[in-house]
Amino acid sequence: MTKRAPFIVIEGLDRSGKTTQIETIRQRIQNSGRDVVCIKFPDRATPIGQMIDSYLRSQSDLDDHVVHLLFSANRWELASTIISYLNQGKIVLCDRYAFSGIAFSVAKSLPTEVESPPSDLPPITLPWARAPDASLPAPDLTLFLDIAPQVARVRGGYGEERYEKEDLQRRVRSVFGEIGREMSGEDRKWVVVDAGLSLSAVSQEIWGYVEPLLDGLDSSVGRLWTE
Ligand code: Z5A
Ligand code: MG
Repeated sequence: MTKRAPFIVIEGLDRSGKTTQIETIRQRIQNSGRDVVCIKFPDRATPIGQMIDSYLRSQSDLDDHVVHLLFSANRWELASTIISYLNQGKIVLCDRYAFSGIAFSVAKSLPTEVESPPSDLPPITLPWARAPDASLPAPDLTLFLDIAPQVARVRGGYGEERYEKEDLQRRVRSVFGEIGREMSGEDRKWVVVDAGLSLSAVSQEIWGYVEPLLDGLDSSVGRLWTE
């Protein structure tokens, strides 16, 4: 049986270096003579991605539950493409995935220092947030780039988009911590990388996790949160 390629996800807070590291890994994989494709969520090019883009740039307002489902739908738009790349032997590197979806949506429902107006709708919990992403293609490896928001902020400052605020990033980090505790197991499919180190130290550590997967896997593509 021919092997399929691995599905590798990079997660992390804003400015943790995800896009920079994806590019470095892409080059190293390409130099090793293998096929590699990079994807990124949100994919702002699709019709749903355009709605998300408008929301993130504060050009439209949507209820938190609605925007959560749009982010998930945006992943489902690409789900069969991801599986087909992997089965064709193309390594998929993915910049943010379902874990960002959960972390940001749950973080928005956590209590803040400034009291927010009461809502008629229930807060977003981890199980509620996970549900629409269940059965999506499961990553073979998720690298979580961990960085303190105050260190990330120094890297050129946060931008102007809706979520680019230090207080929210702190809450997002705590939810990512919870997701990490749930995901970490013997199988080493979720690993935490100290993204506060130098660019080369971070990429060296990442390569140590990526390289053993490059020759492909015998198993078929897994499904998120189905067990
Ligand atoms: N979101 C969501 O709510 N729900 C979902 O389901 C999904 C996403 C998928 C848009 O994301 C928002 O969507 C995001 C989460 C939410 N909101 N926030 N915040 P995006 O992907 O469009 O934006 P982003 O990836 O978070 O931001 P970013 O600025 O692209 O961050 P990055 O990719 O991690 O960082 P970078 O561009 O690689 O590096 C930033 C700078 O730091 C740059 O100048 C680098 O040269 C520098 N850098 C990187 N690494 C280092 C090291 N090691 N040392 C020193 N300097 C470094
Ligand atoms: Mg980025």
